[in-house]
Amino acid sequence: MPAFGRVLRCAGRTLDLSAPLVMGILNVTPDSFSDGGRFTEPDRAVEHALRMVEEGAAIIDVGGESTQPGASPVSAAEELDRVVPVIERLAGRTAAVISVDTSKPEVMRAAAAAGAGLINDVRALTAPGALAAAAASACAVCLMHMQGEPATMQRNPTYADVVSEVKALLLGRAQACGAAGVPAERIAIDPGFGFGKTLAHNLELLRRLPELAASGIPVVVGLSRKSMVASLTGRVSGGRTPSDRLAAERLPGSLALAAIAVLQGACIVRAHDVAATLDAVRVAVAVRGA
Ligand code: 8Y7
Repeated sequence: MPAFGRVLRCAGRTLDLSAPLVMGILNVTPDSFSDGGRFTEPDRAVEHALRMVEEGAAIIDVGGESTQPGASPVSAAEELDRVVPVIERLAGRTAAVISVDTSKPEVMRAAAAAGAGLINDVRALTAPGALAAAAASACAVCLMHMQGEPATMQRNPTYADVVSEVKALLLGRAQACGAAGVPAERIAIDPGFGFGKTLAHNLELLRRLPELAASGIPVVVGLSRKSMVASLTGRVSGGRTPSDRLAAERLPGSLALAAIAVLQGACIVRAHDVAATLDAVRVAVAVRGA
């Protein structure tokens, strides 16, 4: 299904999805693998976000809960402390849509009140109260697929057919959103690369991404710096790689995946390296043609 004419309504703002957009990642967790805790203070986080907007990010995804494989859970109070000050400061200073990466209804409500326009939930609004919190806001929602929970999801991911299972789950969650009162123009879906998936699962999801896109629901992808990039390139320099080196090692592979995802129908690409990712997206758009 073509993306032309499609939009995503994010509280007061409307994103035009006729061309793919880049969502810049803003980690405000002390244990973020890629930013190494460099942006935990609100002002530095805002500075980094504004730089990503200058580079062309249409959305800034603010996350206070690490969902890296093996990461431990964070309390709502801790998450609120991390994300709300950043969203408040950012809201007055950018026209980009502010996204909150959370699964907790109380964080969704506070983020929306502070100026967020999108709720990015790796648990697809399955926490008690999350669907109602999202519906009561004017925010768009990104429903992501995950098998299991971050602490254990990479132990033994198993599917009979990964694509049909991911698609069925996501369409079911989109339907649940609709029933809870979230209009279609506020819903996006994401296969959740690396979230309870082997490398083979991730590759099959990317290869068959058009099957997800055929739903007509805008598809978001997150591939940036993920371990699948290291697996594919063979650049796996041990478990204690400094974050700058990891970021540099995984950039070319991440850009290749971003371009492929766009060719396969992705509308929004979630990435750390915004300027470079936007270049890759533009190349893919030109090759794809109108
Ligand atoms: C994704 C995500 C992460 C993703 C969406 C990481 C929060 C792990 N990955 N959200 N979040 N899609 N929508 O490596 O793939 O960035 S956290």
